[in-house]
Amino acid sequence: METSPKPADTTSGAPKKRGKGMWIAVAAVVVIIVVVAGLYFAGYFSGQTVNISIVDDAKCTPTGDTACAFSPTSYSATGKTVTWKNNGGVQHTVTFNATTGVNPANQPTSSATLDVGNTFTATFTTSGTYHYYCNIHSWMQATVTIP
Ligand SMILES: [Cu+2]
Repeated sequence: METSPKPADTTSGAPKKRGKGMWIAVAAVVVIIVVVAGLYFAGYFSGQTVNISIVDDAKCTPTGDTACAFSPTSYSATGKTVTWKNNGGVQHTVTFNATTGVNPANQPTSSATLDVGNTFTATFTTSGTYHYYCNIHSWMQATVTIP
């Protein structure tokens, strides 16, 4: 009768402490995973280099607002992949113009509407100078040259 309550007390007390510590460890691991995933999707790791920044004044009015632009407007790539990032305050697109000197069949697929902070990566198959523009603000025009 004396021995049976004692082991019951120590075994019931010990798991409680381990349980709290385990939950703190799990919470810490979850926080670390969320932070690392956030950095990954924000492009902080080497796999996602932003080549061209899309900038604006958060208004893009009136038509022709020069604060809204691709930067740089002429970009010479070193490879066949280029990444844009919308660093502005309004939505933009990266829309390729099929009427340029490049065979329309070789034009990369244009972006969807890019929300603020979003990136778009195009892979080119053929060398040349590609013209593109923003489908929302048609005066935003630029070129990317693929070696
Ligand atoms: Cu735009």
